[in-house]
Amino acid sequence: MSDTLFSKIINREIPADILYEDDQALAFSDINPQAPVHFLVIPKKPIATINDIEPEDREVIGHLYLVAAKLAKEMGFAEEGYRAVMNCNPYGGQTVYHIHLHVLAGKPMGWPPY
Ligand code: IU
Repeated sequence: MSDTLFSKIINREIPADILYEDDQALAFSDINPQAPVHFLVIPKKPIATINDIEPEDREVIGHLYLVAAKLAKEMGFAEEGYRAVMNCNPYGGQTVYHIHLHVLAGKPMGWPPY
């Protein structure tokens, strides 16, 4: 797949407010926050969409949720609650084709999302 800006963030070619990093994942603040807390957790492996997840990606996809929950606890909003969501393709609202888990917190979230 072609590179996205998220590969440049991983490679430190463009700046981002990085909250967490390990060998598999990176978390950084969203540049256009939709809630008082809004960050993205991404795999370092550039998977384009949910549809492109392969069986061997199971561990890293689960890991994204572990990172989200770890940061939620550390940042103090785990108990209050939050939204962790991945958009897929145009109808899902995806604009960057490197999968990312949105983590939104700090206010009650509406449902359904339209
Ligand atoms: P989406 O689910 O693909 O629509 O989400 C993309 C998100 O990536 C969106 O919330 C952007 O504000 C965010 N983002 C970013 O944080 N930094 C960037 O350099 C770019 C997009 I490009």
